[in-house]
Amino acid sequence: MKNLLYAGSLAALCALTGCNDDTVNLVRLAHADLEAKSGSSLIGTASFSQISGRGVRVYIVVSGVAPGQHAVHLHQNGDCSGPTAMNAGPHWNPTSEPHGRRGTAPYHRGDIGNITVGTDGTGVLAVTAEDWNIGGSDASRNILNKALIVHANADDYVSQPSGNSGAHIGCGVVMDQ
Ligand SMILES: [Cu+2]
Ligand SMILES: [Zn+2]
Repeated sequence: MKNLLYAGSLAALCALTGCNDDTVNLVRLAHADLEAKSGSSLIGTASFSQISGRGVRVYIVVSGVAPGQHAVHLHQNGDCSGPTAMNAGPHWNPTSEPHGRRGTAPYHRGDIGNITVGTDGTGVLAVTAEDWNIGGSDASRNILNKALIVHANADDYVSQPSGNSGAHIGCGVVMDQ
């Protein structure tokens, strides 16, 4: 019940969004604390919030990163071990589609986009993924225990299988709350 943060507003939210099999997860939170990889100085976090019927909103904040664009994806294994986080495996792709740009089919369910880092080394990215949920019974939508990876280079949204985005400079496992 800890995830029903606004239980008092349940009826109102159901009226807005409709209540379905995710109603028990009407409002649910998750996070990933990013650790530096591949010799980077990255510090960062990702915060996920789900509202039933509206998918998941993710806010990603990084610092200590080279200015420019950096690809961000969910990779299939919640495993950030090792100096380069290669155990995270390929992009999360439960629908067996090619890599691409979120919102412009086809794309991997783990494809998020590029985060723009300024000259001060910080960047923020906010994305809503309507095809995700947090802790739901459908494994093809549940983002818990996936690895959020920040890359050394930009995602070109075209190259297979991962947008030619280079080394893993940050990694964090998506965890409940
Ligand atoms: Cu990636
Ligand atoms: Zn991809």
